[in-house]
Amino acid sequence: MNVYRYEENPLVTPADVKPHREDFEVIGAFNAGVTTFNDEIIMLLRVAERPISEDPAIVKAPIYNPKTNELEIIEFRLDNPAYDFSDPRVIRKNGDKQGFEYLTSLAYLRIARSNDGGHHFTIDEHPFVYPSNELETFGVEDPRITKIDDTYYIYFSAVSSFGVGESMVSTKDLVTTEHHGMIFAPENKDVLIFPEKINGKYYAIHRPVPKSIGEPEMWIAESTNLLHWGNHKHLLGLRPGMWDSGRMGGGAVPFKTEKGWLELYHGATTDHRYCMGAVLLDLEDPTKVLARSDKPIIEPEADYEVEGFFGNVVFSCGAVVEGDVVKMFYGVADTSMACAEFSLQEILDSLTYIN
Ligand code: MAN
Repeated sequence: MNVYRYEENPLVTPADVKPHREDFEVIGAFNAGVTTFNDEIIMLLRVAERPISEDPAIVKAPIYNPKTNELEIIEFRLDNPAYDFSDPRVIRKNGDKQGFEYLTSLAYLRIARSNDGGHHFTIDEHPFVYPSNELETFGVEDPRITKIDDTYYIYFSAVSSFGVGESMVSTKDLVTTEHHGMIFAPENKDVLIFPEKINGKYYAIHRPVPKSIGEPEMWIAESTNLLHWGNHKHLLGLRPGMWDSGRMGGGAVPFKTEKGWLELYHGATTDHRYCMGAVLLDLEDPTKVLARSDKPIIEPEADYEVEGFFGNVVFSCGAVVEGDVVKMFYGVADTSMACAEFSLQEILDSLTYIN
């Protein structure tokens, strides 16, 4: 697979983003949703900020309070034996391997715009989607954008002590938004709404995380109004020993090709190495899997992909397709944004068909 990583990578880093308040620092600008608007490429960045801590022995967790509309800061001493601080992203109760109590940063969504095809971006002064209710107290993350007619549907992980679910807003002008509430209840992430109706129905890929039996795998559901989803079906599973053996989920918004709907998805091993690959779904019935990547189309190799806040991660939430060129924008190491170009034909040729 020929992968052309932009020379300008990383395209946006935390240093390029001004914190939304003076006592905070930006530690991530990554996993951006992507669309085009007025001839510009838009990245809707997941901006992660944390309160500046003068004392290296103290971690501060920011939490949005929906009653006061203010942030509250909880402090933890790193030597507190009740907690496990080994994963930089989260604060866990000691002994808890899976879940978490708090996040170490608060995420919100901010727009970056490019008028040179995605090589240089200017970042808006203010947040675009900011936590606003009790299901978003720990932040909003990993947006995807599906444009249907003249409306941009923006959906993202809404994180709170109640769990991680998927919420949606919509906008026509990228200025004002209408909130539609939570469309997939916890625990669910990595929702990808198809850009058009197929045989009279909308479809969305989603990724529940079963707790008693089952694995974090990809599902697909249908809807007539984009808000109420049903007829859920299991779509794609983990493959032991392969690049997508640990967890997986949709990545970029699926796009139409002659061969089928192409979905660029992420897969990780159990030791959290995140790669991107592709799956081809039937044009008339996207619940049918036609072909899939045995090897990733891109894996963490460049230094900015290997090293960072949470290293060895390439994670795409959106691509722009122009003829045979697939510009895949992707978060690197939970820190910055990058872009790589692929040939669509090469991706299609690389897939293994399932009989
Ligand atoms: C995981 C990671 C984090 C994220 C939380 C909540 O731990 O993906 O980056 O903040 O889930 O979604």
